[in-house]
Amino acid sequence: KKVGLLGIPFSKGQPRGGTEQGPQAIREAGIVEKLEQLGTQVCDHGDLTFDYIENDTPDGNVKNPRTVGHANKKISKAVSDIIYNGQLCLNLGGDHSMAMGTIHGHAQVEPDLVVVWVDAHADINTPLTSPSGNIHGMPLSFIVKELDGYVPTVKGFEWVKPCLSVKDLVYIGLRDVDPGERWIIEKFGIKAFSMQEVDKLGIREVMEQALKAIDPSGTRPIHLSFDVDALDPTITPSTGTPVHGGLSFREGQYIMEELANTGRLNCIDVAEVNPSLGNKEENTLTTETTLEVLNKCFGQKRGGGFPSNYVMP
Ligand code: DIR
Ligand code: MN
Ligand code: MN
Ligand code: MN
Repeated sequence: KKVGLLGIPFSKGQPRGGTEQGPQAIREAGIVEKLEQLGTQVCDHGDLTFDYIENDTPDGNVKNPRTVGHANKKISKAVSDIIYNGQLCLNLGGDHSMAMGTIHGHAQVEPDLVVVWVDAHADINTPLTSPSGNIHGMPLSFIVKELDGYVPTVKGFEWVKPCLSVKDLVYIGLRDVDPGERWIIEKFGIKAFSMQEVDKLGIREVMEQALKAIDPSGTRPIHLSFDVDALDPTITPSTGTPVHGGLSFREGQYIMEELANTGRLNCIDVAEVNPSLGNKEENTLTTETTLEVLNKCFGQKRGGGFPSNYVMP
């Protein structure tokens, strides 16, 4: 499948500048070349541009609501266009608020999609449970159907229609979950493999159970939303909310290998790479780790491989 690459240089879903440089940093690390080496055709749709709305005062607790709301409307449209054209949409963020738009856009074309959320955080605070007011900690609450009655109207988000059921969502890598988020996970029985479950079960069993939970028949389009802070901050240091005790390089690779094996990855977000938070060395480590893990989504094999037209010399 052809990959449609979309840059989402956006940072207003959280307070630190710099995630708007994520797409450029990942491009410069050689994402397009890597994918082409793997035999994947890449159609680069460039970077989206966003309007910054003046006097974007908080709506209740929610920061930059109009700017983030309008940006996500644009993101949703761009993603649905790419997926409508039959490409695997690869979204380079950008802070994780963008996933509201990417999943919404994906769902417009593939209403049967399931979501694998790989993150240290659950990003399912409602505007009322959020301790920070940062929308990158809330994207799922706006699109999850069962939370409709818990999410107040917020300026800039009038266009969002919930499009994802809790039973079609699974978490991997959690280790910093707020009380309201934990309540939601328990109340609705959302499948969540925190780092404790990763330790207890091992990543092999986690992936088997995760895929079985959301897609027992093995037929549904998969949306991977990958926050690089899911990985341990020793390997992805340049990110806004690092939490110790994260997924190892190998666990990250294994997750992506198993997702690639399904053959049904249809949309991938890479979020929260922030080159303004690290020195040169940390930034290089962050982007190289991200690429090396992401590669696996596109069939790169640790055990090696050769093209189908390979001729033994
Ligand atoms: C926290 C942090 N749960 C919040 N969330 C982050 O502000 O809602 N998400 N860092 O990626
Ligand atoms: Mn996170
Ligand atoms: Mn936190
Ligand atoms: Mn996140």
